[in-house]
Amino acid sequence: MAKNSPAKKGKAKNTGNAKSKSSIKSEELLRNLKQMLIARSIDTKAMNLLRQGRSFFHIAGAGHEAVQTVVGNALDPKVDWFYPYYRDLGVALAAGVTPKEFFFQCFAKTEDPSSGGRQLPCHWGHPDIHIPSQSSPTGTQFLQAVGTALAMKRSGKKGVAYVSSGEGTTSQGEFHEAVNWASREKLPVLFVIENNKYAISVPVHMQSGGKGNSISEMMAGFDNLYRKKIDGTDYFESYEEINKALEHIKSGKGPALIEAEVVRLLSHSSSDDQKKYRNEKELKEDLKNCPIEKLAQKLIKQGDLTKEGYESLKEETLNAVGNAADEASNATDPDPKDASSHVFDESGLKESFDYESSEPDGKRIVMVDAINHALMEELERNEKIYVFGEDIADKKGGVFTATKGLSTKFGDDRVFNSPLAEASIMGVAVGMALEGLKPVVEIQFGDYIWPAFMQMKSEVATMRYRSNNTWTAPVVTRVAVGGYIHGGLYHSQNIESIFAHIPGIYIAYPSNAADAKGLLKTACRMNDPVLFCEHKGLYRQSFAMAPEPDENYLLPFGKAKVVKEGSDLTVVSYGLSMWDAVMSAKKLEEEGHSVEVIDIRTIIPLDMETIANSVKKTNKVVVLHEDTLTGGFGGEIAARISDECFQYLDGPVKRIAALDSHIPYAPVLENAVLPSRARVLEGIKELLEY
Ligand SMILES: Cc1ncc(C[n+]2csc(CCOP(=O)(O)OP(=O)(O)O)c2C)c(N)n1
Repeated sequence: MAKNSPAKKGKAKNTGNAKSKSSIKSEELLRNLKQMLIARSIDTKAMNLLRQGRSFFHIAGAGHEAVQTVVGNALDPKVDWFYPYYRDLGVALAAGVTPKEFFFQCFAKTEDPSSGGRQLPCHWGHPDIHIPSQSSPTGTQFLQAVGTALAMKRSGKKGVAYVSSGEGTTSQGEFHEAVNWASREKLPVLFVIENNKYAISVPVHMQSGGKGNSISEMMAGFDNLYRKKIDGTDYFESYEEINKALEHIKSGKGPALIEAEVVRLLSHSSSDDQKKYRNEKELKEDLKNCPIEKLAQKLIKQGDLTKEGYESLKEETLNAVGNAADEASNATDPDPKDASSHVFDESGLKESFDYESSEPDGKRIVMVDAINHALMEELERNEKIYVFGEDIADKKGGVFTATKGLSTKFGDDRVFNSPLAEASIMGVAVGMALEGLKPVVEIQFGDYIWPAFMQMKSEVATMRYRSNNTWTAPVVTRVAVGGYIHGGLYHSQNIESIFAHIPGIYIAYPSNAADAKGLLKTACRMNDPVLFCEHKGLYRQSFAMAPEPDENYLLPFGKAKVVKEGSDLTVVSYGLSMWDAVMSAKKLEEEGHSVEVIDIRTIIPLDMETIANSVKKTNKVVVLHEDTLTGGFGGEIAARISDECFQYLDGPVKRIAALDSHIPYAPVLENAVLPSRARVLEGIKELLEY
């Protein structure tokens, strides 16, 4: 069992010389056979526990053990990184996850190092052995591995990022994006595709466009990519070929892709029954390729093992695994009072910042320059910050020039153009963050954030929670949003309400240059993911100009600003719309009405205290935003006001927003859809007269 304990982590490995099968010592072979048997015994035990109703889910690795054990042993968990997929039990064990730790996961115990009982079993993660928390969406792991490899390369560290999946998952676009990025930059990534011929029930010939249904053939054409299709049930072939692939990677020539043909000896998962879609003949045929039997028979034949020795090894591992399960079953169950902890950083870091309370007094600047200066100062201050996105490097410096001069000043290693692929930007950012860097990325237009949405919703937002506060992905995502710039349909949308619904991401939406600088600098220093919405119509707008704050100016998230005081009615708003509220309030003042305007500045967290205090004073409230009405964030604000301030209201909580429509191009049409100043004025008046 010592081989499977984290204690082996210090073992010298990974020498970089390709190893041939003849060089494997018999003790190593026996040790690895035992490791494969442990994996198989865990599958057997886990399925028994399910039948007994003592656990709920398992994904077996049976049939994949040879290549998995080879990979797990070929890498060094102190130096290399693992992005294993759910079927990678053999990799996890060889890397250092113990059988007992597996059963902590199986029984959803607090001691489970992957998630403390928050995720399904077989979603690997281990703080001590470079296995970042793995999620369920197939394919998101690929770009993260690329990000980690990039982070290692940029930080001058040695190491390989291993990432795997089944052949079905290679149909996902992110797989292709990952191979593209890794090949282009010659990154140290080992892609292992475990081809068991089925993705749940879909056979490989209905899945892949690769020549001869081969994933490795499908990827022909990428420069620098070492490719090899191997028999992953053959321990010796796996050993030789994985080591050759590692030699290619470590020589700096680029990534490697190994397609390992394996057999799926059990159903896709404990919730599946493969007998429904695979015939008996085929299943029997697979059994002939059982990697454990193949290695054992070879060892018996060459005299390294006796038949009796093999039988007692099987019994020994089954017993050891049974004991591990028994011990783990007595561990602690998670406490329900912790069920919603660790959605955000609770370390007190952001509360410890020295926030500025006085007004800035520098030279007046436009918002886009304030953003540029915030990035400049934070890049200077923290060498872990990396800035990338589409067209952001000089000479262009971003399509709105927000990043102008940054790559010239800080170099192309720290500020660089990404491929034109938003999922790549976000997935790579996650992998870099997991390795310890601080990515501050740009999504050129909010309208194009959706390819990155899977990474944002399922990875960035969940990383801290799902790993029980072990792993974090505090990526800052700057994004240009909003209309009124003649950009319909696809350069005009507002996106904040969709992201506001996702626990785990803070959202800022500044209305002016000073707030933009203060909030962005805070975002760069917090240890949480932030979506930073920048309204394009405010970038160079004179009314959004402000005196520039100095380099120490930090604004807290969750602190609204009373932009104009009043006593008859409150308008709660943010972004460009906030200025419509201010201008309407000024106009109404001429008519004798006193209107208070609140700029919430951050959507998440929402400063309800400032809103409630104002509503208690004015007793009437309009919620105004540029986004569409139905499901807009205004609905949330209105609901919270009626919940918390109902007894203070002298009228309905009124919402003013865009029509429930897409944003058309023609100015007359766009003005009809988005809230016009006339409509804002009319809406406020209506409530004043209520
Ligand atoms: C994005 C996404 N779509 C669908 C699923 C449901 N799902 C889980 S595993 C799986 C099949 C994966 O097959 P393959 O990559 O060949 O790996 P295998 O399970 O065969 O080892 C599917 C469809 C998912 N988890 N994520």
